[in-house]
Amino acid sequence: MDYLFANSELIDIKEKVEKGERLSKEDGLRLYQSNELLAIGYLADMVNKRKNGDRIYFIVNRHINHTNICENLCKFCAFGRKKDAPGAYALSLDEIETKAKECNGLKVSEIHIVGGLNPDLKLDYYVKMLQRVQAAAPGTIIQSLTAVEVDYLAKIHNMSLGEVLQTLKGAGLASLPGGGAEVFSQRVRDLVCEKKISGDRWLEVHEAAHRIGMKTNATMLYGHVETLEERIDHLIRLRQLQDKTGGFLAFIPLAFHPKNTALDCQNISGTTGYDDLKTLALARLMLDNFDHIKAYWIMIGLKIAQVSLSFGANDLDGTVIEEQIVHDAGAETAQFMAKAKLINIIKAAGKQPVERDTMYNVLGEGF
Ligand code: V47
Repeated sequence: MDYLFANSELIDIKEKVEKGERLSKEDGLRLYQSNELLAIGYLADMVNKRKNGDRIYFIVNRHINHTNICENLCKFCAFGRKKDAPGAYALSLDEIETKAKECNGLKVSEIHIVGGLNPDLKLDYYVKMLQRVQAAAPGTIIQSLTAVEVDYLAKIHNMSLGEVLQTLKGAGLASLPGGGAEVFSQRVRDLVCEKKISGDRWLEVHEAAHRIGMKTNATMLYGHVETLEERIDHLIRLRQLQDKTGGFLAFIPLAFHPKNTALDCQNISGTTGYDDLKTLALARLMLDNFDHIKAYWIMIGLKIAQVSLSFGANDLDGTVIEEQIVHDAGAETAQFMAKAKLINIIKAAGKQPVERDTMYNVLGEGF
């Protein structure tokens, strides 16, 4: 691989990565500004191989989006609607239970449930939802409620984050997904999600979850109005919290899809494959204290997701089964991927597929 770095402007960063030294904000920015994609991918792959060898995780999971009624109505979102708008819905607990029961035959290990900020759904709805899902699909792990939803419940019930999280945990919540992080910069939030909680509050909710022993994920929604510096700043703030708590399981970059959103204009056209690969590689390089970087094929497409397994990603998420949020915003991917197909895709990239649960316990390998 020496030819990649023969005339490279990244030689000093390569030396740091080889020595296992932490990359600075300036390093991250230089990597993002560089067009040496293969060199960046090589470095991310080196770090990934050090951590995971050729093992690539996947999960048999099911997403449920229980309501699209939302008080925030972020500009980047095509999913959320006002209560009386066409297509607005809130699933009943019976409907959610039916979807959970379907998981038994499919050997699903994780049910991922997120939705909008619906003022009609109070804490008791979520407690019953978690209890009924757990009873309907015993043995599955429930990853549900973004930090934004947790904060909303705390506000409408005048409870602390710790109280809300303990109540949800008692009802069966095992882990928080990474949604709602967007980009932490307040400049960006003022432009695209002015009603949403701040980046600091998002981090506070995750810290509160980590404090009660609940592992969580982290995301970054990229490809809209944010600058490269704001992306790097986002990653560094996640890295700082991970240094403090060690509570994050995985980081998942989310590629912005503009269709049907208030940001659907000519100069925001959706991310490119080049940016998707660079962003996954940058995440692997900057988040040195995260064990797992997830490629979410639903958002970046199966082909880029497969190639990303050589650019730092070590997890291909997942069977999914049903997804509304990014399909409302024009995603052209399928909503379901059979386990056998995920295995084939991982093997065709020269890697070893490893089935995991939410906590990265190994459920199967040697496929
Ligand atoms: O919170 C909203 C984002 C998130 C759009 O934790 C959009 O393992 C792209 O968080 N284009 C929901 N993205 C999805 C999510 C997630 C997905 C997979 C795995 C995990 C995990 C988490 O999607 C939202 C928001 O950040 N989003 N609108 C859009 N138009």
